[in-house]
Amino acid sequence: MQSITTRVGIVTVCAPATLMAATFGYVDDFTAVGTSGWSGGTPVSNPGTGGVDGAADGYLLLDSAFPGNFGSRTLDPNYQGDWHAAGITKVTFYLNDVGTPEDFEVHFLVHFFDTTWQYNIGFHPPAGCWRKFTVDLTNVADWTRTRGARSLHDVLSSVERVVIRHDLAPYLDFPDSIAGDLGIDKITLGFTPPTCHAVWADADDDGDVDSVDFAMFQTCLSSCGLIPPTCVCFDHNADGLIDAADLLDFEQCAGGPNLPPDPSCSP
Ligand SMILES: [Ca+2]
Ligand SMILES: [Ca+2]
Ligand SMILES: [Ca+2]
Ligand SMILES: [Ca+2]
Repeated sequence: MQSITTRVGIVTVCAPATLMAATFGYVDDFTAVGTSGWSGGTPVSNPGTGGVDGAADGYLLLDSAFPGNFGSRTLDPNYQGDWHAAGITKVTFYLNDVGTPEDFEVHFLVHFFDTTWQYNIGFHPPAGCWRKFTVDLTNVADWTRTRGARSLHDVLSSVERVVIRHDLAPYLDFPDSIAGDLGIDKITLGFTPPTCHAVWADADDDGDVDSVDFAMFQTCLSSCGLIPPTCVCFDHNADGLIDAADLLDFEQCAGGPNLPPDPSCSP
């Protein structure tokens, strides 16, 4: 807020709120009691157990028995500010369709002042287990402005609110209704690519992609759950699963014992 002296005296001008700096690498993990600043919309709580990291880890539970707008928002200062300056080009989080399975389509939104942008790609949480999803902030074609007139670039320069909600296309200001229960956890601002081997499928780093590497790949196969650091490079398409799609990529790399990987093997 600033004051301007005019002929009629002091006029107070309401400018958009002064924002604190968003933090690259900030992880909202709901390890502490409470909902870490998430509120509004669907009733939220933190069960304190059953999060991505297991029995001792909490998560954000959205739970409504009645159909309505389904989602939550945060005004936490760790989310607010200039995401470009902070180097935040991706956001990742885990979802779990806890309790009764619903047909959720979960979207991520950023808001500043009078403008809201919604990520077009809807996430479908698996029933009863956690899966990691990634929001890419770099391609405006992946986004729909649901309110206001500011550009996505401008909103990401001054984020003041983040929303995660259920919605179905077309994406408008008011989302579709649903009832149910949904878990959100480990919301991470910014993305640091894992350090993988020179050839990503060469898990033992011995210069080939053979049965030894495949045995390691098999131990990492997963349809949901936390991807451990030793497995993260096997999620080659970065969709939060290590499955048949990654296996196809793996097979393109395979050359056999002591044989160099296929040169066409995708990096
Ligand atoms: Ca957690
Ligand atoms: Ca549910
Ligand atoms: Ca190898
Ligand atoms: Ca994958």
